[in-house]
Amino acid sequence: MNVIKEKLHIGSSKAADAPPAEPSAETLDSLKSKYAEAGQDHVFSFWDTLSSAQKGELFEQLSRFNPAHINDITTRALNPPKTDDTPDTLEPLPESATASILDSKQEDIDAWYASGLDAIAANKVAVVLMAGGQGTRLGSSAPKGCYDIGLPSHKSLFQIQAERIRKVQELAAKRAGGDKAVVPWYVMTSGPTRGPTEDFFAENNYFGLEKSNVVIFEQGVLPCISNEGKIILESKGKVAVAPDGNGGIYQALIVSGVIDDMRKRGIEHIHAYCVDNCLVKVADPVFIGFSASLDVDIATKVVRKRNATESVGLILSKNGKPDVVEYSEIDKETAEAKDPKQPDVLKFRAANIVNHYYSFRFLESIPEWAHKLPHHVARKKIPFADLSSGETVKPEKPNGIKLEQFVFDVFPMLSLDKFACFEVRREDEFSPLKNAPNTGEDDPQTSKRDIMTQGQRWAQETGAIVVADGGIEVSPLISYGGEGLEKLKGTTITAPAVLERE
Ligand code: UD2
Repeated sequence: MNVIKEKLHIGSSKAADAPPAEPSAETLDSLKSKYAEAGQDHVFSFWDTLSSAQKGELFEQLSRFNPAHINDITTRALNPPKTDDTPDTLEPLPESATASILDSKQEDIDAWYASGLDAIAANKVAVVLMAGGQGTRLGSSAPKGCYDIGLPSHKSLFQIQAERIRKVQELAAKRAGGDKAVVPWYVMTSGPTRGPTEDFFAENNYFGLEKSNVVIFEQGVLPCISNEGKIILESKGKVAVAPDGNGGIYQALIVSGVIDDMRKRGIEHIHAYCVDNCLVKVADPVFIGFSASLDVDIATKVVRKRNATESVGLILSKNGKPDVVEYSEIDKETAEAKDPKQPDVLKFRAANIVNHYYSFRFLESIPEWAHKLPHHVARKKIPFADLSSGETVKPEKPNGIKLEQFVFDVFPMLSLDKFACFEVRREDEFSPLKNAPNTGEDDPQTSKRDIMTQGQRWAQETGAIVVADGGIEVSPLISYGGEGLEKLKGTTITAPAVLERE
């Protein structure tokens, strides 16, 4: 495990690497000619002004990119290849590929829950957390998982999610009559979030999880590109880079050795999810059981779209294949289209919530298709080094693009029989933290409200009497999804309250 441990930095912070050495003249020349052939040799404009250490840093950064490939993905991203002139056929997913917890029989839900717990008890379930996003809209510089949404317990999103893993491990072990179930937690970070995330986990002692079952790995980055198609220098000795999107997860799972680690552990089912959803059911046994029962390669949870303008991707059938149209790329007509049978309901209402199931066998096939994933363009204001003075300039308006891959762009590679969509209740499973405090929607206040309201609902459903307002925070260590609260029956609880394990 040492090699993997070294690559994966399991449970330890990244070893401090020695600063890269200045390249020899010939290795520098061969890199320069590669960049010159791609018309990107302006990145060496300040080479002679750099110190030896700066030359080492810039050389190492430039060596990690293939300039011709960067040109290729930039061209394709800016001019997506049109297969032919016929317009795309967009339809809601067929009934055969969708299920909903809202109208599933309780016996089916119970069966999925039981088989999901059995898979967890057999150590066949792993979790991958996408936590490489930079949370710009939230206005916090720390990784989103560190965020305190203001609960009475002041638990961070990472802690809430870690405690849900601990609880589901306990529920699975108890049902199996065994002593221990392990759900390894693979946390994908990006350059800006890796260090702070590793430190946060170490400072909090992995929130009570075994260190060896928490694996922090890093996704790739891509250079930022100017409107003229040139790689942007952020300063004299550094290329401006950005994480390669949550679709970078696939490459990262392979390169970081996570797939090898999963194989060693005998993992068969993977739950991948978005860090900023405080209601996320991590390693949800119902979802695992449902997906395994259909033997699909990918399943995705959806909630009913709130309104035509909600910033969520839409799961649908595009030219007969499962697909997602992202909110940043959807046209108004499609977003506002009404269901022909129900005129006051949106036609496209299956909102993507970055909550996916993968079969391990499908993730093993990543090397066959990861390079086919398209790149999307985000036009941004990117600080750049003025090519004459070398001073970093902060532009007033978007001066370039960031290239990113979307995790759901793999969906069209599947036939509909290997794909399933599972609708769940928004109030039980989706409350994203996207916006700065007091925005009024998808912000820390709505996250806190939804957790406190859920806990109160669970308590009342169990037969507790709740007086006053403010809701109840129920620790995940007490209840994963509202179960195990029988002791509350007949008691009176004054809200706001916290139910925490002693
Ligand atoms: C995401 C979904 C959108 C909808 C919405 C719901 C994608 C591409 N879009 O939009 O369809 O489901 O969430 O909340 O999934 N991340 C990384 N690395 C990156 C970029 C993002 O790990 O380079 C993670 C990020 O930490 C988060 C998740 O991916 O956990 C979603 O990223 P986001 O919040 O930036 O995506 P958003 O809200 O634009």
